[in-house]
Amino acid sequence: MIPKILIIGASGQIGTELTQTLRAIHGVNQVIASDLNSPNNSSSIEGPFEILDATDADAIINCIKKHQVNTVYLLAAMLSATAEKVPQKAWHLNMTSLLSVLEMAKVGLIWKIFWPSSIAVFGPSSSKINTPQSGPMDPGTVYGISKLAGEHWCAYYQEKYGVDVRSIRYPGLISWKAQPGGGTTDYAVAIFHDALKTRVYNCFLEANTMLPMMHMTDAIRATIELMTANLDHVEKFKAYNIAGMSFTPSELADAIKLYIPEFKISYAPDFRQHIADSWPNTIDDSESAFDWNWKSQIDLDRLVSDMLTNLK
Ligand code: NAD
Ligand code: AKB
Repeated sequence: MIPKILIIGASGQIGTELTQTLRAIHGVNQVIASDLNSPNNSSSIEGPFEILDATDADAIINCIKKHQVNTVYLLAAMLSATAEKVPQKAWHLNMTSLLSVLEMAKVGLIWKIFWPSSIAVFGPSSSKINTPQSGPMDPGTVYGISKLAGEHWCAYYQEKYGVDVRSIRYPGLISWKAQPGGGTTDYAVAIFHDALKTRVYNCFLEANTMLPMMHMTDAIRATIELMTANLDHVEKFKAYNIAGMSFTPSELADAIKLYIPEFKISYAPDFRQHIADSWPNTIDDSESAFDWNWKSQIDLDRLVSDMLTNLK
C-alpha cells in the first residue's frame, strides 16, 4: 500500500526534517504535517498542514479521514527538562496522544504507526556503558516514565491486536534546521549557536557528563529504514536502541575549538545535571544492526563541521 502519512508534532526539531525527507521520498501531497504551532521553516510550509491537538482524538480521526491517512508518525511530546516542571501536563500529552493513535490502528483506521522513545527510559540501575536493549530500567523523570510506559503500551497493542507500531529510542539529536524543544541534551545544539555568535558558551551540564548523541540526518535515516524494514523475523515489539556517538561537553568544546580556536566554555550545572547523570554514557545498538541492518554514518568530526558550516 502507498503510504499516506500524517505527522503529528511536525513543527518540532525532528518533525521539521522528517516532513521534508518524507515529502522528498513520497511526494508533497502524500505527507500531511500537523502541529499546535505553525511551521517556522519555509520548506515545511510547502505542502498540506493542519493545526491539530495531539490530545484531541476526534480531531485526529477527522484529519485522518479527511486526508485518507494510513500511516501516523506521532512526534508531539513534552521532553525531559520541560516535563519535570509540569509533570501532570507532560504525562497527559505523552500518554493520551499515544493511546489514541494505538486505538485508531486497533480499529483499522490506520495501518502503521511510528512513535519515538528515548534513552530516557534508562535510569540509575541500567548499565552506563554499552547499555543493552533489555535490562534494568528505572527512569527517574516523568518523561522517561512516559516513554517506558509508552513502550509497554506499544508492545501490548502489537501483541493483543496485531498493531504495526515501530519505535526507536533516540539519543540526543543534533540539528541546525530547527531548535530542540526542552530536553537535557539541548546543550549540544545551543553550544554551536553561541560558539558562532559570541565565542563563549555557559553549559548547564558538567564538563565530563558523557551522553549518547546523534546527527539528525542519521536519526531521520534510521526512522525511515525502520519504518520500511521487514520485521517478520522479529518475535516481539522492540523500541530499538540506536547509537551514533557519545561525548562530554568538554570533548564537544575541544572539537569546536579546532574550527574556532578562541571559543571558550564555562560550566553552571542546573537541575538537568541530575537527569543527565541518570542516563547512559554509551548505547549498545547491536539488536538494531541485527534486526534491520542499522548502522550510523556520522561521527563527531563530521557533526561539528556540518553544524558550523550550516549555521554560519
Ligand atoms: P520538539 O519539542 O522539538 O517538537 C514537538 C512538537 O510537538 C512541537 O512542534 C510542538 O509544538 C508539538 N506539540 C506539543 N504539544 C502538542 C499537541 N498537544 N498537539 C500537537 N502538537 C504538539 O520535540 P522533538 O525533539 O521533535 O521530539 C519529537 C519526538 O521525539 C518526541 O516524542 C520526543 O520525546 C522524541 N525524542 C526526541 C529526541 C531529541 O533529541 N530531539 C530524543 C529522544 C526522543
Ligand atoms: C531530552 O533530552 O529530553 C531528549 C531525549 C534524549 O529524549 N533529547
